[in-house]
Amino acid sequence: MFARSLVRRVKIYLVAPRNPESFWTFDRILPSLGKRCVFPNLSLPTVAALTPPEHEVVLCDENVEPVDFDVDADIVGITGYVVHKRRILEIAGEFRRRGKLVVAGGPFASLCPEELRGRVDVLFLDEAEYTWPRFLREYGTGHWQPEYRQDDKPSMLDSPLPRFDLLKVDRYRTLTIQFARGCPYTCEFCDIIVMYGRRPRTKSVPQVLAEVSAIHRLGIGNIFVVDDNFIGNKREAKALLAALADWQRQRGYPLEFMTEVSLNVAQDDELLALMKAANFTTVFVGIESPRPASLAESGKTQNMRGDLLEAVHRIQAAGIEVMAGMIVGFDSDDASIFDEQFRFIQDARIPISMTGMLNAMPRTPLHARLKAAGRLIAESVGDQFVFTNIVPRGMSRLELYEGYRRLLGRLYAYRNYRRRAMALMLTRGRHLQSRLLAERADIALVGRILWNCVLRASPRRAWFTLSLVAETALRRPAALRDAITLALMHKHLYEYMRHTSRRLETLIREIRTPPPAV
Ligand code: B12
Ligand code: SF4
Repeated sequence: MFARSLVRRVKIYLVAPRNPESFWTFDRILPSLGKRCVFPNLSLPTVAALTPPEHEVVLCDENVEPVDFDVDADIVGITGYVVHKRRILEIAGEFRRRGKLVVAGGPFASLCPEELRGRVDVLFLDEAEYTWPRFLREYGTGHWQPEYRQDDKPSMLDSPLPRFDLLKVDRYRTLTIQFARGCPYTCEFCDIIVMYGRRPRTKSVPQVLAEVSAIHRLGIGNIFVVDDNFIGNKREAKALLAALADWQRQRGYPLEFMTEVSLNVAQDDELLALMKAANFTTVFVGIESPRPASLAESGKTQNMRGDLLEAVHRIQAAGIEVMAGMIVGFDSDDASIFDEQFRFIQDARIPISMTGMLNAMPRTPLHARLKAAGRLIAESVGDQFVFTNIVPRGMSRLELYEGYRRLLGRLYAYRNYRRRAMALMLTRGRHLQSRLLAERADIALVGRILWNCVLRASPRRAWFTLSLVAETALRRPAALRDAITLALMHKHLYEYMRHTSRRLETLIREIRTPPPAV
């Protein structure tokens, strides 16, 4: 009792920097969604939950509110990815000028600590379940370290229920939870296994159910399970899915889940059935390439065990939409890869494919190999859509950028996207819940979509939206909700791709006519 009263109350301000526009930020449709941001960054509510209750924590996600540089805080903590580098440094600099103690953690700090040393006061490398509470204890004594590194991976059983209550939840479309960290595979380009390890570590079923219930109580209906690979440990994943299916059944299926999985999910009927039963409606899968030599070269052997198209179609037949991660620029890719990728994505009926150029992230085996071969021209900017830091082998840099720019243009052209979307909706297995206009909020949403994608849109956009919805209504009315969602997503993806294409054109011009040597 006496010792407790001696503990100084520390005021902590945790900041997630503004996202630069990317494939996933969906900036261009946020007004239609009536939201400021699609997903909150889970690291902030997690670090807040790791903070002993005697301290005060305020969260600031710059994507939904401005940073308060005059905040009354003892410690300012910043999170972020490589894409946030510039903004992290700006925010850190501004707070340090104001005399605050600035600490940083998250994927950028973990992967590129040298870029932050000297620019923040305390650095957290890797997961912070044990190091953040330790720092706060040491801060209380006045003797803390400039750097905290977590070498042994923490048990997920020690990861607390994130403080979702500190988020401005109504400003997001979807909330995020995490069941597992780590992935058992060894893809050469992957920084996930560098940061989170190869042994999948999972939370317990009661932990996850408590998180799901907390989000449900906040009135949110969509949850993204942000695992590196949700099925890294299949046994644990199945146990969780069975419990989630019960939870959903008892409450009338109030939640829709999406997550990230490896393609071998398609080989396990029980797993697919359980995912469907728990109402997982979308999975993101790193397929990377239809070319076996490119998969073999990058160690993506788990994608070489059967027919790729068949695997994708099996997942879709279970009622689950597949979003894909695809990569061009492997050593085995020559200039014909762009057509091959295009045909595959069309045939696979994958409307949303995050197709990017191969990048070598720091500390990955790919980075080491290409560095040794003198084939790295810079460090990665963290966004595979706009730049690659590697010198390709099977084609020139010019061919890579030009072929890639054309591929993006083809993929998101109205006609091609429409074909994929329609093919998916006509063949996808039934959802567990294909509710249309289930709530009053859905009606308002449809009204906003109508306004932004039809009434106030170009004739082409209006026709695209109306014809996709009308054809679905005629041929598969149960998929009407998917049609509206896919039409809306196309607006962001199409506009983002045109913007990206212009950025790529500038790079292409620079490669064609390099600036004169001085
Ligand atoms: C969910 C997710 C997304 C979601 C949601 C993003 C969001 N708003 O959070 C979406 C789909 C939008 C997304 C998009 C992108 N993502 Co993403 N994403 C993830 C994923 C799968 C999970 C992130 C997460 O929530 N983790 C859970 C939290 C709890 O873990 P954590 O952040 O590591 O936090 C722990 C520690 O790091 C530490 N910590 C974190 N912050 C802080 C701060 C302080 C002060 C302290 C003390 C400690 C601390 O404490 C936590 C507990 O241990 C990761 C993979 C991964 N495992 O990290 C990729 C990942 C972060 N994404 C990545 C990338 C490249 C992107 C995109 C650029 C892709 C693209 N080209 O469009 C975009 C960028 C979008 C943007 N501008 O925000 C990369 C980042 C690479 C890097 N090293 O920077 C990752 C690592 C995946 C990868 N290897 O490709 N992403
Ligand atoms: S399957 Fe995905 S997360 Fe796992 S090692 Fe490969 S790229 Fe990384």
